[in-house]
Amino acid sequence: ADELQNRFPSVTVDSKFPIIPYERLEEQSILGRGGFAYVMKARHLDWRQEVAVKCLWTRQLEGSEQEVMYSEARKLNLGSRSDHVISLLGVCLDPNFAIVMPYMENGSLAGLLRDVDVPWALRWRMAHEISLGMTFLHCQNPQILHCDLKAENVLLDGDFHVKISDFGMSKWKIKSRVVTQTSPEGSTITHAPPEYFADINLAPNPKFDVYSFGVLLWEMITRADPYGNAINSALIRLAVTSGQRPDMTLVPTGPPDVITVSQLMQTCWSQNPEDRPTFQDCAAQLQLVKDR
Ligand code: ACK
Repeated sequence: ADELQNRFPSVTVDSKFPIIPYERLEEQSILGRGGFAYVMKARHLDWRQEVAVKCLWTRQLEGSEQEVMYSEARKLNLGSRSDHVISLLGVCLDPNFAIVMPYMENGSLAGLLRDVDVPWALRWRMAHEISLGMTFLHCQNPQILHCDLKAENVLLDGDFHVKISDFGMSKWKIKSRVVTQTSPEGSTITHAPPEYFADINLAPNPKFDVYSFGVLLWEMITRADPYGNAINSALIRLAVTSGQRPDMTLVPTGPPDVITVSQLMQTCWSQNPEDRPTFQDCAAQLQLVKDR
């Protein structure tokens, strides 16, 4: 804890993370690159286990980036208590702060949908598991809002079970006050709800994630990119604000249960946040579909 506190003078260190010496990790390959971090596949030499390590590009952390990274680690630490949220194995402190998590053999749901025609029964099981993971996050006290739920941020283990990941945009919410200073500005535009475009200072709330889940269901049903033909983000904003949504003509009607799930999808992306269900409602409905 002292080592952590030295590393994060601007935040209150109140959690116990296992600290993993970086030299016990054997670097293997780069899995992905992001704004201020990249994800690397590595092997833990003592545990003989493959891990994924989220590392910062720069050694010197800005105050706000420090907070983002540290609070991501705290949320992942909680994730260990849900089957459907990625867990934290530990953190590295040197040479850079890094987050170590289990390696997910089947990569992201976005990658899977791109490469494989996933069976419908498996799609519904995944959708159900996502709603269970999101229920877990929204039921934490303080509540955790993901604010960047999309197929890319859903990881799949060796048996294609779901782990929600990437809490880089996520927020803690205490009553009506959102705790971290970061606004949802970095959230993915295709998955952000209309009320967010209308008021950029709007405190994120759970209905933000439910809207994103609607778009994610569309991604799972169509295997396409939402607004794939829009030329720029300003047009997407305008379209979503005026009530347009991803293309319904790409939703097939033949396969079993697509009609039921696409009705749920449409309530999730309702214009009025109050008309959107909770993740508990979604989980209950998807459980019925999954068990049919
Ligand atoms: O689709 P992907 O292969 O799965 O590309 C992205 C990339 O890193 C950027 O996020 C992959 N990734 C992230 N975390 C993990 C993890 N724990 N296990 C395996 N792959 C991961 C993700």
